[in-house]
This record gives sequence, C-alpha cells and structure tokens, in this order.
Amino acid sequence: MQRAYIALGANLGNPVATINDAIDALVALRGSVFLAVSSLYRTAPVGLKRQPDFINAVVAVKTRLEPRELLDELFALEARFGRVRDPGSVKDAPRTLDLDLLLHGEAMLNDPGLTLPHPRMHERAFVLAPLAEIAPELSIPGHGPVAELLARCADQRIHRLEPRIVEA
Ligand code: PH2
Ligand code: MG
Ligand code: MG
Repeated sequence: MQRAYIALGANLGNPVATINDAIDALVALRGSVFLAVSSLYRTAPVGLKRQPDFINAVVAVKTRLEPRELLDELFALEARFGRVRDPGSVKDAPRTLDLDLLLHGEAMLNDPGLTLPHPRMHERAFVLAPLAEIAPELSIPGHGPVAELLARCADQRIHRLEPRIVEA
C-alpha cells in the first residue's frame, strides 16, 4: 500500500457541492483506504485569470492501486461528475471537477500523461495550503518541505472556508 495525495478543484456549477460529493466518492475509492481530507478553500484562478474562483481541497488515501490505475479511477470520477475533456479546449479552462494525482508514495514518474510529483504542485497555494493542513511534515520529492513551499506563495489569494455545521 502506498500513501497518495489527490487534489480536487471545481469552478463551474455549484463547486462546493461538487467537491463535497467528490470527497464522498473518494471515500469509496476501490483498493484504497481513506485517510484524511483538508478544509475547502476558495481560491483565485491561477493561469487563465478571467474565470470564476475555484473551490479546492486535498485528500490522502492509502492505496494498492498503481499510479496509472489510480489516475484512471480519477478520470472516471471526473467524467461521472460531468467533465468533458475536449482536446480543442483552452488549457486551464473552467471545469466542473478536476482531480489531480499529486503524489504516490515516493514515485518519481515522467510518463506521457502522468508526471509525479505533480509538476506544478510546489508553486500553487491552492494545493499547498490544503496539503499542509493534512500533512504538515510532508516533503515533496525534488522540491522540499510543504510549509516552506507554501511560504513562497504568499501572493496567491486563498481563503479557507469554515467547516459546515450539519444540524442533527
Ligand atoms: N486548476 C488549474 C488552473 N488554475 N486555479 C485555482 N485557483 N484552482 C485550481 O484548481 C486550478 C487553477 C488547472 O487544473
Ligand atoms: Mg489541475
Ligand atoms: Mg487535472
């Protein structure tokens, strides 16, 4: 079993509901044990700026799936949530649900369609803040401690949402 971290992002439709539903789906991920989930964050778009704010979160699982198998499960989940991958669409376009495999154990991979660690995670506050919440001691292979990397992203606007109070 390897520990894997998955980033969730959404900025179309009702992104808070989408992220919460996607977290529920990840709790039931095959071949895996759910370990932890971060708070939800409202974050300014990185890359293409003229689009709605995102809701982002990160989860940790223990999994017997290989990186490629896990990625295929994530693509299937994105599709279930209505994501259409249009080869002609602009990079970083708005999306109903984006699930990115950040880390899979200590794996360092550079395959077509799958790079581990995720190639941009170390410079994105919308990944590093939720990740630091659930794995404060984590070091990203090739880049260093999550807390140090997050400190370098102070210019990126992110806002942690308060946990939902669910009435009994
Ligand atoms: N995802 C992107 C590009 N830009 N910005 C924010 N704030 N959150 C995201 O999840 C995000 C982004 C590409 O996947
Ligand atoms: Mg992404
Ligand atoms: Mg993605």
